[in-house]
Order: sequence, then C-alpha cells, then structure tokens
Amino acid sequence: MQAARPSNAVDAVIVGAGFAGLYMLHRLRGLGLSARVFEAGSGVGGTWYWNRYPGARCDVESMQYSYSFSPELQQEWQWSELFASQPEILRYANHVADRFDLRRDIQFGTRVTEMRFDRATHRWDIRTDRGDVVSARYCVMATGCLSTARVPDFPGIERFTGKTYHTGHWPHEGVDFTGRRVGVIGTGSSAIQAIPVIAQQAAHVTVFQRTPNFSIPSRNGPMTEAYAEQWKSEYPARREHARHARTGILNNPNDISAMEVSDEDRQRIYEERWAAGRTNFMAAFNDLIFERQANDTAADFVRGKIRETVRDQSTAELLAPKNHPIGTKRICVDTDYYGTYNRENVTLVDARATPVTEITAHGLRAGDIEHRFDAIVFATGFDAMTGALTKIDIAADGVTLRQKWEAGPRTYLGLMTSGFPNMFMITGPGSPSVLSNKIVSIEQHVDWIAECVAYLRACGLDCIEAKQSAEDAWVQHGNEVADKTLYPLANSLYMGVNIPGKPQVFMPYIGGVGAYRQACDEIAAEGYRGFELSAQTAALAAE
Ligand code: N01
Repeated sequence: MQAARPSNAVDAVIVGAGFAGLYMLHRLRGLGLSARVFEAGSGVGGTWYWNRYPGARCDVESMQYSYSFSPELQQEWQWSELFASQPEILRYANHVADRFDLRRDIQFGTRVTEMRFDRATHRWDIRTDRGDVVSARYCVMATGCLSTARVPDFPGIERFTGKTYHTGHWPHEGVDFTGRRVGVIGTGSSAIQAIPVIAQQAAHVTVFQRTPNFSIPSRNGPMTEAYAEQWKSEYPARREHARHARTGILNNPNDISAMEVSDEDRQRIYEERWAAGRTNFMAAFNDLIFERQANDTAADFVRGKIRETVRDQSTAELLAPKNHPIGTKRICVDTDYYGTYNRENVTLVDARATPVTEITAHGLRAGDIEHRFDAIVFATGFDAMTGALTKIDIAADGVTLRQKWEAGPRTYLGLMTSGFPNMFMITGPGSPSVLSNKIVSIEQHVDWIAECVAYLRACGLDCIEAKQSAEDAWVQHGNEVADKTLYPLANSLYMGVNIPGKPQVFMPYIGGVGAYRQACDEIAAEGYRGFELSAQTAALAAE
C-alpha cells in the first residue's frame, strides 16, 4: 500500500458521520487532536440518513434518544412528537453538525476501503474509494451496527420490470405508491413501521412473512410542552439514571417476577403496559427474558391482543409469533400494524410455508403462485454488527479482520479486538449496542475512547492493544451471560442467523448497560487492565 504523504497525516480517522462519528469528532477536537471523518453518504446522520422508508421513526422516545453531552443542546432542542420521525431525527443530526461546526472535518461521499496498521510507526494507513491515502495514529470505527443493508440472493431480481426498494436504502425523494401493487418481503421492525403507511397509499399490499414478530403499540403523539419541560427540568438526574439502567432506557421497570403475582394482577399489569405502549412492556416484570414460564405469560398476552385486533382469525394466527420467546428478537413498536391487516387492500402470505423462490419479470414466485407487483420492498434487514466492519479490508501484521472473525466476532469490551492496535469500535460486537438505547451507548464509548486517548498522551504513550487473554475472558463472560437468558433461543440478527454462512454466535453483550459501564470504568481506572500500552519512540521522534 502506498504510504500517506506527511500532509495527509492526522491524529485520528473516524469512519462514519452518524451519531457516533459526530460526537467522536467533537470529543477528539476538544482534546486538541486533528481528526478527519469519512462518510459514505452525502450528509450526516448515519442510520437516519439511509433509512428513509415510509413510517420510519425511533422506538425509543425522543427525550431519551438524544445526546446528553451538551446541557444547552438538550435544553434548547424541541421535539415535536413523543417518538420522533426519521426526518426530524435527521434534522437534529444536521443541527448538531452545524452547532458544533463539525462539517469542516467531514469528507462526504467517501467510503473507506482499506486500512493497514504499521507496527514500525504505530499508525494506520487508510485508503478510500475516492483515492485518499491518509495516515492516522488512531482509527475509530463509527460504522454503525445496522448499516449494511441486505437483499437475499433471490434469483431473477434483474428481470423484474417494476421498481425495487430496500428500507435501508430508501430514495431521498420518497416514493409514491398511489395506485400501485406492492409486495413487501420481511416483517421486522422496518416492515412493521412501513406496512401501515404504504397500505394507506397503495392499491394493494402483499406482505411475505417468514417469521412473525411481537409488536407493541407505540402510542405516539405530539410532544406537549409540559412533558418536555418535566424531562428538561430533571435531565441531569434522569440521564444519569439511564446510563446505569439495564437497557439505557428509563422504562419504569417492575422489579418482581411475573410468577409472584396472581393471574388477575399479572393481566392487569400487562393491560396497563399495553395501554401505555412502547418497549416498556418488556419491563412489566423482572424475569421476562430469563424464565420461560414468565415469558410465556407475556407472549400469550400479546398473542391474545393480536387475535382481538385482527378480524380474520387465520391471518391473526399467522401473525401471532410462536417460535421464539417474546423480546428475544427485537421487540417492535408500531402504529396500527396489526389493525392494518383488517384493510381490504392488505394480504398476508406465509413465506415459511411458501417461500419466495424467485423474482420474475412481473413480480415474484412464492410456492406455486406468481404474485404480480409494480414494486417490491425488501424489508430484509442488515448484515448486523459485523457487516460494516468486515466490508472494509482491514489488516494488521498480515492478518485481516475478516480472517480473525471467521468463526464470529471476538472483542475485548466491544471496544477493541486483539491484533488490531489503535483501532477502536463504537458499539462494537461484545458491547450492549443493539440491545440498548444506542445514543446512551454511543456516548459511553466515545467518552471512554476520548479519555483513553487522553491518558495515552498524558503518559507519553501512543499505542493500545487488547490482550488476547483479556479478550478470551470477555468473550467467555459474554457467552455465559447470554446463556442465562432466553435470547439464544431465537433465530435473530443478534445471532447472525439472517445471513447465510455467517457464524452463529450471540454478538451483543447482554449483561446490561449499567453493569457494562461499570466494567469499562473499572478497567480504565486500573490503568486499562487487559490492554497492552506502549510507546514507539522512533515513531514519536518522527512526528
Ligand atoms: O430487519 P430484520 P429490520 N424471505 O432483520 C425477513 C433496527 N430498527 O430492518 O425473521 C422472506 O429485523 C426476515 O425474516 P426472518 C432494530 O434494531 C429499529 O426490520 O429472518 N423473508 C425478517 O422478517 C432492528 O432489529 C427501528 O425469518 C425474509 C425481515 O426480513 C433492526 O433495525 C426501526 C428473507 C428482516 O428483519 C433491523 O430491523 C427499524 C427471505 N429470504 C429497524 N430474508 C426503530 O427504532 C429476510 N427476511 C423503530
């Protein structure tokens, strides 16, 4: 690889200008470091830049799904709805980029393609698809957990004469489905938000469902001034509380077992949670993700709600999930998802019994039937957690990250992986990431990385690398914690099951955001236990 010219040397390269990359840039600048951000999109916002499908909004309420690092920002920004829509979240990301003058260090429309670590200089050489060659002491992968959209390898896609869309790569100008026959493949969080909105416009929507998901009504509505003020007046305490909560979300947890209460009380509690809406439903009892019997009570309740809502009972039965405990696949939050199946123009197809086998010129084939469409929406998800990292050709000491992670990702704290010094990951596999309020987890990682870099500089050091032994112990700990829960019982993206050939390991850390933060803080306080810290004097002299 051609070496970077000295003028192309920076202290840090950050890959991605989503919520993680933006805050990382702000923190590194605050330490006096030079940094350059490469972003594939033409704007900031990451997941909220790409996922512009109809109905896209966050399922964590806006007062919680927002940065806490700037008291002025969190006091001044006004959210219009309890759960902000994608356009509003994107406006917020743009506001943050402008407010903190971040754009001047971000190069848009540029994808990092290759990274090589040089042991002699303790620096990374980074190449992009635009021909940039940059040298950086540190690389921060702010690449997102759900940024590599995936369309299954259906034969015949190129033959289709209509339009195809992926929810994670939605056209910026929007799509008008008026009068069109639309096929939607997939029933994950994205589809569950998109289907009710597409159905209001399209002539007909046919949904191909392989695995039904549990979904809870969001009960979204306008943000009242009183509600926002209540949050804002207590922000410091509430944010601190969230940082130590299990999911990084204040969700009104009820610290008793579902089996400790009478049937009537349990039903009443579920009814109250259902009426209140949002993912708080899973905090109704403290053992829903640990004990099958407890979990079954919650799953039965939601199945009952589906049967109550959907008039056609064969459709209701198909929509009622039975092959995984509730919450072990990402619980969905919706606006009128189940009710949408009562519309005349919506049909549900069991893609488990009759799988989609090919795309044809005029639609798709599922079982013996050819369904004809003007447009097909792939709501088929992402190569989650590792896809964005392994897509880049990253190597150190002749070993690529793809080779190292061939049998599944291995990290220390989800922050670094041994053998790849000075490369940090934000919300990487092995950290709570997709199981948490992502902004809480992003801020925690960014702060940890910034403090780590400051520590290295204060000590005259320039290199940090996870020790193999520490990584092995963390991976083992992560597996032990996951095995105590019901999560491994589901074929979920957390296990990599949705990608053919991907090793099936439980990727996120499920020990809880608070416990995880405590572990990270203790490790840092003990001089970065489990990491090898060093200085390359020749390299320092050359700087
Ligand atoms: O993707 P998914 P997503 N034939 O992987 C189906 C976050 N998110 O974009 O389950 C037929 O969940 C697949 O079926 P199966 C959130 O973290 C957040 O919806 O593999 N179907 C599944 O139904 C979420 O977890 C928000 O059997 C096929 C669907 O496609 C993550 O993003 C909103 C198929 C993929 O579902 C991903 O959600 C949206 C095939 N060949 C997303 N291949 C909010 O904050 C795949 N499928 C609200």
